[in-house]
Amino acid sequence: MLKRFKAPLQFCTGIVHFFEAFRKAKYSSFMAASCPGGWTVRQVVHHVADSHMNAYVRFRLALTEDDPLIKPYNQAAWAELADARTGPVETSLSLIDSLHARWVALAGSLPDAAFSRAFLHPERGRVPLDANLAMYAWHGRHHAAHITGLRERMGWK
Ligand code: NI
Repeated sequence: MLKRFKAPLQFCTGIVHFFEAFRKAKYSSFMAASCPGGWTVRQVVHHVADSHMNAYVRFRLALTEDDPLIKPYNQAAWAELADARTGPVETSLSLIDSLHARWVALAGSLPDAAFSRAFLHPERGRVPLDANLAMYAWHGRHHAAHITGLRERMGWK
């Protein structure tokens, strides 16, 4: 039972931090500032949307097929497409919010055994859903920390 509820909870926490980091920022200069790794804040927000959309599809594939082989994508190239470089972050923030509402509802509806289902990643091998959820909870917190840290370093309170 613990396992069943723990993963979605961790996942939500990462996202709350992500939004919190954004709301307190000064908008235009902050969106263009560079995060660790070289992306702007804007690109990082769009990257989280791109990344979690892929993850959500993989999650559903693993629930409805047996060990499906999933398709990696070039996340660096995705971050250089025009909408990711220049598009308003509000579109991705609302997308992330809606996507996570569905993802958390889905994860909360599953029996414990479902979290042992997995997909096959061509490079990482078999990835179970519980490990996958924990990884994306971390991923949200990871990028939120980049944004929060940048805000503090630049004195943008
Ligand atoms: Ni990332």
